[in-house]
Amino acid sequence: MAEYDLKLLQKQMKEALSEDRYEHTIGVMYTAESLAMRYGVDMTKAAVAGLLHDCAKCIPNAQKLKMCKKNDIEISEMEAKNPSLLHAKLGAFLAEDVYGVKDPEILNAIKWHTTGKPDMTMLDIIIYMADYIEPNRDKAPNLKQIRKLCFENIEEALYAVLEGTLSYLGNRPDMIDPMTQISYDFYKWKLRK
Ligand code: DGI
Ligand code: FE
Ligand code: FE
Repeated sequence: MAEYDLKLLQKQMKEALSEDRYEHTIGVMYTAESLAMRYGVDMTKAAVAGLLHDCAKCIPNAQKLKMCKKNDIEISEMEAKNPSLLHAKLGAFLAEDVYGVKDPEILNAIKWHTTGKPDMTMLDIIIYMADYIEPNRDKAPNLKQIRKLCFENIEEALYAVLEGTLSYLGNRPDMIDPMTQISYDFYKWKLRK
């Protein structure tokens, strides 16, 4: 038997998510698979991580906090203030606990998909970027250029998105998750910006 039942995971996500969030999820799955083709990453891992990346997104915030406490998932100061950020870490937990994923590469890609982290794997970067560029997204400025850049030089695209996130939150520095800043600083250094 194949290691992952993608059709079953899709069905489970349809149950767990709102209609819009499910559409987004399918968009991230296909976009992540396309980027995996481009960069020689395992397409099945990209599909599974894309499908499950927001599996905790539609859990009410009070419930997210409760579930994190119950399962010893650490809640940072920023996450306590802004519990929707927890959908990434809690999502990685549920991907293993409820959906049966054991692969740490997939679980890490889910865990870091909102803030990024320094020195991400190619799979991490693919999920982070697929989340941003999937076809249903339309709000971000410069989406057209970022989409193109993703298929040319994905680290440059990642840097541009991290920079954009920080400048978007720039008027609320108290809202910047330390990990978003640390990720940006790392890629600024790595890409010699
Ligand atoms: O879950 P999605 O909406 O598909 O995408 P996501 O997991 O990237 O989450 C996007 C949200 O996360 C968006 O509302 C901005 C927010 N976000 C990302 N980095 C930070 C952040 N919010 C705060 N407060 N601080 C951050 O550093
Ligand atoms: Fe998310
Ligand atoms: Fe998402």
